[in-house]
Amino acid sequence: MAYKDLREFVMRLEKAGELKRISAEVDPVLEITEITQRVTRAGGPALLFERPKGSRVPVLINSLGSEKRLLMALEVESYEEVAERIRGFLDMQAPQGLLDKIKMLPKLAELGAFFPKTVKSGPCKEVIRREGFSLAEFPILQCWPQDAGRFITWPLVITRNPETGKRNVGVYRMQVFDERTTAMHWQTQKHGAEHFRRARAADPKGRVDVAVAIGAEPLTCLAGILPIPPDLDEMMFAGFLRREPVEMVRCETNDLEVPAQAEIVLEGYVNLSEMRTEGPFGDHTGFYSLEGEYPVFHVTCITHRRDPLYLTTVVGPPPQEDFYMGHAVERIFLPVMKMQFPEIVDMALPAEGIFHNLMIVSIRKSYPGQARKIMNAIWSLGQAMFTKVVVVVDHDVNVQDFRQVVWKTLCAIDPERDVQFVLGPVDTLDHAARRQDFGSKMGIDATRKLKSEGFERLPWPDEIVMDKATKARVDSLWKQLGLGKA
Ligand SMILES: Cc1cc2nc3c(=O)[nH]c(=O)nc-3n(C[C@H](O)[C@H](O)[C@H](O)COP(=O)(O)O)c2cc1C
Ligand SMILES: [Mn+2]
Repeated sequence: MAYKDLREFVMRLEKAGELKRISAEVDPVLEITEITQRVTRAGGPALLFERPKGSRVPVLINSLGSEKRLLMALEVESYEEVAERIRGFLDMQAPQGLLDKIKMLPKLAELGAFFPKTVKSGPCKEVIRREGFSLAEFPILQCWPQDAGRFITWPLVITRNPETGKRNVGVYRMQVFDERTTAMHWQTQKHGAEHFRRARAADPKGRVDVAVAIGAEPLTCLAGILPIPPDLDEMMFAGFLRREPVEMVRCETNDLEVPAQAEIVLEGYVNLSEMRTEGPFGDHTGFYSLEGEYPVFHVTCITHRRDPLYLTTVVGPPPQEDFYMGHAVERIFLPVMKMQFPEIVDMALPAEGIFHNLMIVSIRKSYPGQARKIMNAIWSLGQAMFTKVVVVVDHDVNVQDFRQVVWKTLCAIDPERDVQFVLGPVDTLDHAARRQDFGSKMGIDATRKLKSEGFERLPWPDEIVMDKATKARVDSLWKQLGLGKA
């Protein structure tokens, strides 16, 4: 049974010793960040701050800040189980005969069962406030000293594609400007920004409806960061992960729908002709992202539970909570990548590479230029397009062992020959790029070179490994040698 809501997950975390309540008064301005940093660095639990200064709403943070808690959220023993389910659906070929069609039915029925379900009402409507509300009532964090103010860091921002009517849910941080307005930091290439541009093209003076849910059952919250194709509903994917549909309820002041069991919902709109300076903000990169011009979100109504929880997270120098979330997403989507590019064996996004700076991919190479083909594939694959450095290694390199990757990569390259540069879209947060959103990327072909790639100095040398017979002899001698355990 999937978690019904955030508080059920909190209870489960607490029972498992994965959550600590903090009853001392703590300031959401900087102090919660500093406490969370120390706890995260020590591999500590989720934190529930019961008395944030200036608010009656408790703060939940670090709820998905470890692999253990992510596995609890997904209700699996390992990410492989989720990957396996995805593989199951991807393996569905176009049915040939009647028998094949019949075989596919249960799977298709299962897929249908994950579509979000519209319900009449839900706990997020326990309190409905069209007037007299203020964002200042909520314990919204100022995360870092040079941040421009308080930022909502884990909002599920819901919009509809003005042309297709399809829903999008994305996590885009929101800087609080005043009691009823915030920034809307959807970056250029993200789906929310595309909805905004399309609506503006149709009616430059109009507005788009936006709803924001804060705090929901953990997989609904995780779904907001999933790098899935446009027009694919993140709530459907959340349903797939939960194995139960997400219940959605209509907003009070617009036609959007929000998760019915959300803790807090902000309803409102974005003016298509209004931009305002957002930032700086201490970001995923470990550096402040600079000021930029972003749309403004106007809150017209707030609905929430009688005793809402405020879900948040802090980004900053890696690793932070977002690393664990990103890692889960990487493991879950690996089979999709492998399906499209069967030569891929494994991949790794080391924490220090903050998702977009470094991807290490191992491939089973069988023809000339294949490593470069994979680089180009990655640069054209959804949000992997942002990857600044792609390192392609052979299938026998363990990409999860970064020391091994450095060793074998450096041994395998002739830099001038094996490094490739391309130009294209880069992450908005990349402060080193020549321009915002546009810059260069580098691929390193660290695979064994083939004769057909012009490598004439064959053979490529073997890696040094002791032979089995000697190992076995030494094993049997070992005790006698008096060298202790080895
Ligand atoms: C904590 C956190 C904060 C994020 N903040 C932003 C943000 O401010 N702007 C943005 O464009 N993406 C942000 N992201 C990444 C997006 O949520 C992610 O790229 C997602 O796939 C976007 O959804 P979309 O593909 O539907 O646009 C954030 C991710 C996390 C985990
Ligand atoms: Mn999307």
